[in-house]
Amino acid sequence: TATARPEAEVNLANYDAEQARLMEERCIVIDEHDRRIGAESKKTCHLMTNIDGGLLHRAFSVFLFDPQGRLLLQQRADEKITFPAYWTNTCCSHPLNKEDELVEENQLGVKRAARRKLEHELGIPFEQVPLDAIKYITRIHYKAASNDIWGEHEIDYVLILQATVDLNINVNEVQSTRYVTREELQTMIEEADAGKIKLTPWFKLITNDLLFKWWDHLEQLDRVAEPECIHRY
Ligand code: DMA
Ligand code: MN
Repeated sequence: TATARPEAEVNLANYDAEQARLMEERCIVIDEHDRRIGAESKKTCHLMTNIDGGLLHRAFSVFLFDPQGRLLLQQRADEKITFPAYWTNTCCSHPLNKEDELVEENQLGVKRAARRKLEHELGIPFEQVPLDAIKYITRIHYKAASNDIWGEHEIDYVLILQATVDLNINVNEVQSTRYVTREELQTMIEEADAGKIKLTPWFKLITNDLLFKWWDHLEQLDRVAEPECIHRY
C-alpha cells in the first residue's frame, strides 16, 4: 500500500514562491477504485519517490468548448513546477481535502473545484459557469513523470462544458490560451510529434483515445459518458 515520505527531501525555495506556496494544498489520497483513503500535501502527492511507491490522488480536467465547438487550450506558465510551458486542455487541478470539495454525490466536489480553478487560472467569473452546466464524462487513471523529481499519478475526472466565457489569465499559472478546431488541434499534435511544442501526457492520452468522440457528441454527451468507468493507462 501507498506510504508518503516526509516532506523534507525537496527544497521548494528553488521554485517560484507562489507555486511553492500552492504545494501546501491538501490533496485527496485515494485507492485505485477512487475511494478516499486520506489526504496529503500537493507536494507529497507529486514527488516521484512517493508516486513510485503507489501514492495516488484525485484530480479533474476541464474541456471547455465555445458555442461554435472550438476547444479552449492553455499553455502552462514557466513558473509551474510540473510540466512548465506545456500546452494542455482548458484547466486541470485537484479537488482539495475540505468538506465542500469532498462531496462525491453528483461529482459535486470536483465540479466545485473546477469552478474555483477556472476562476483562479483563467479569470472566468463564477456566474459564467453554473454547476449544472459542467458535465462529468468519465475518469482516467494515469501516471506520468515531469522530470526526475516531480510527476503525476491521478484518477482524473473529465468535465466538459460548453459556454461563452470572459478570460483574464493569471500569468503565474497560464502564459497563453487559444481556441482550436479539430483540424488545428491535429496540427498541434503533429507539431508536438516533431518536437516543436510540448503537450501534457494526460492531454495526449485523452486526445489519442477519447476526445474526438466526445467532441462529436457535445449536444448529446449522455450518449458517450461512461460515469462508472475508470480508464486505465
Ligand atoms: C493537475 O493539474 C491535474 C491534472 C489532471 C494533471 P495542475 O498541475 O495544473 O494543477 P494545479 O493547477 O493545481 O497546479
Ligand atoms: Mn496532480
